[in-house]
Amino acid sequence: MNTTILGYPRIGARRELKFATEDYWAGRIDAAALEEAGADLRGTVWTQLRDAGLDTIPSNTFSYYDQVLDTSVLVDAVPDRYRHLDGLDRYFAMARGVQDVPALEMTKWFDTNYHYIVPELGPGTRFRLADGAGAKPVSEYREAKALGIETRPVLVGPLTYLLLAKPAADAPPGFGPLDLLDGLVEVYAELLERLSGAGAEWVQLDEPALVADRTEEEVAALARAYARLGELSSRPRLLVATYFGAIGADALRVLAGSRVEAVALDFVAGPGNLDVLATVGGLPRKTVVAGVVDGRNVWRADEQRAKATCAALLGLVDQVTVSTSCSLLHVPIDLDAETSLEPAVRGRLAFARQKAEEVVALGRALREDAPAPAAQVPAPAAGIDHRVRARLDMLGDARRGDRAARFAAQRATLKLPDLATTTIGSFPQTPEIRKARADRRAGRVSEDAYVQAMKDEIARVVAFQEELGLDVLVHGEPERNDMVQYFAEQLDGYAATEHGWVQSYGSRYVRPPILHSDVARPRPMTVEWTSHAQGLTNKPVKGMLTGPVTMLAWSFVRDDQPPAETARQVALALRDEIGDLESAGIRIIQVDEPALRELLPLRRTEHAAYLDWAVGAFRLATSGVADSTQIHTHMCYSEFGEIIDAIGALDADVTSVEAARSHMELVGDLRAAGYENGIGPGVYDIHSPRVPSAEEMEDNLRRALQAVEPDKLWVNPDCGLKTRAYPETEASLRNLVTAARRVREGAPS
Ligand code: THG
Ligand code: ZN
Repeated sequence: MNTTILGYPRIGARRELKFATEDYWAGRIDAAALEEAGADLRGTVWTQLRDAGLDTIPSNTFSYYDQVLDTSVLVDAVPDRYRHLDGLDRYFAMARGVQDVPALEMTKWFDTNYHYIVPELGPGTRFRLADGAGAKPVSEYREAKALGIETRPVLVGPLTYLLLAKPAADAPPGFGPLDLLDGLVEVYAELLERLSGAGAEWVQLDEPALVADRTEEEVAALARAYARLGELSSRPRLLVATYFGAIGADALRVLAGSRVEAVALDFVAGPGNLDVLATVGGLPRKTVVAGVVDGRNVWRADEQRAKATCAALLGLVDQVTVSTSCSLLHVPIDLDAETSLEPAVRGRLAFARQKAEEVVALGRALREDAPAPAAQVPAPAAGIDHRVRARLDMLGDARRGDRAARFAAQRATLKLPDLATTTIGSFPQTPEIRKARADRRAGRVSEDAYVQAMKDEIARVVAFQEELGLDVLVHGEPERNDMVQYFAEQLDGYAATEHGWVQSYGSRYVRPPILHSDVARPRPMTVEWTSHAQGLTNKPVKGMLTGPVTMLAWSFVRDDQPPAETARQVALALRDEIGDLESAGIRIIQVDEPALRELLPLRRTEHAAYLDWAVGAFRLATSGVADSTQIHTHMCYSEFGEIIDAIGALDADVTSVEAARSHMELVGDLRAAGYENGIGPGVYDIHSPRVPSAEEMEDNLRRALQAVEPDKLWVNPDCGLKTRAYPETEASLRNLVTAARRVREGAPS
């Protein structure tokens, strides 16, 4: 049986791509040096994959920033505001902006933590193959070939590309990117001909959009696009790749009736694919590229299950190729680079390099019908914590008491003014703070000296907030690296990697912790820092925690039990932490859930079940407190439309949300959806260093007051301040406090 993978990480085992691009941006290296670094990375990957023994190796999975942006440049979908630039400068301007030209928008790639650059298309967009014979997929194919390696160029498919695009700001109301399909498909036709001319035998067209709900019009567009590409006289064979779930039956029927030679299906995220295949009568005369090795998680493959899937497929299709479920872009590169993982955890893991080897071993085993070598050592099992399980069984469903009673009790104890002012939690992470944490990690300073440095910083941040006149203070989180990693490091059941970087966007990477066993909290995690801050002021200090859904979303999570159960274990640990904070005299506790929207399933039919466990976990974490203890939550990075009811169901006493850029409309939307608790619509955008005026924030507050009472309206920035510097933070917060005071005093606007 043949073997392949759908894509591979491009960042380099030592983050070479990050350092090269950042050096280029800073002017430390020139374009030629950056391109040389790119060529080195590509060559290393191709060689490694060939040596691993894969039958077919993907190319064009490299990108200096993002593969969707690459596609925009490839088909010349470049908005006019970037056309005065060219080459890499134009490319990076589209990704990051330059002086007066803002970047294109960035958003999440399906339900992953990877972000792509959103194409901006209008009726005036004229697609063309920008570099003709020198187009990136062609030149990378030739580059691999020159190394003696035959590859399968990977392209974002035309339908998915258009479905991920947004209309340009000046596009007329009736316009949709899909209107541009025929023109785009002609460019793909030209590209396929050029690839064929260069010698490419196969091309992979990624169409993950087919695993989400699709309209009839969209399925018809799919049919039109692939009918045209299929009829080309000189073209490579076509593999249409779907992943992140099960393909829709309508879409599979279209592909079955088309001339494409192969379809990739994800049997990890979409076990339903077997049923869909049976429903449409299989794919006679076609190859199925069977995604049986999980491309998005770090667990070793279950060999028996993978083999059973391939065996079941053989009855439904002409040929099976063993593969990963999706590109390996979403997992760390090499388990061998890790030196400090416990053996029982390591024995369960496979990173990108190991996954390529698993695919090869499975292919060999299926070909020879012999056991794959990996099968001889069974993976260890997850650690079980019976105490955690027993407590969760007893807890069942959890919810807080009557909201009016809570509101009254909190008003009585907290005695806050109308339009209470606060911040989201983090304060600027200065170079000194980062250095103190790095010194601690490297053992250059003692634990005592480190704790003292953090306490001094907290004292400084508390004094700063008192001087500004904020009503609810925070300790500023100097001790935290990342809002998920910080807690993962302190919880049982989690492991951290040293080199397990995964691209989040552009040159920014994350190192998701690995949730491998039952989660338990051996000791309080935040109480010392928060109590220290509370001891320095009479104003309430807000305790800051990361919610269970976000703890799962930004980690690699065990797949041997439903995520709902894992979320309840994390929630129980947080419930204990919240109880300890409350006992220590902390009267306001915020549980952040920025990733609530991110985990929303791609199919509408699965939304309710997800939101049910997500909301249940949050309530389990937060419902153990007295009526007088105020629970806050915070959400960002989201379009809230589809989760607006869930936000209400969380039943936090106060919800702060990113709203500065949507002009407070969210406040009315939340109220219209029946949300009756406190709301803190972000009154300014912290994602830029711009200092908003007090008048501008007053305006936002008056607008919000059309939908919410003054004693339910909170005044805060739209997110944490850790990426900002102190000068703009101080100026902005001064204006924020002024704006709240003026509106409270009823100053005329
Ligand atoms: N934490 C985690 N996941 C996230 C975010 C987060 N996913 C969504 C969003 N926030 C992604 N945003 C970022 C923003 C900045 C960085 C990464 C993801 C970043 N990374 C550093 C870098 O690449 O240089 C490394 C940071 C580190 O040392 O840990 O700046 O907030 N989990
Ligand atoms: Zn935020």
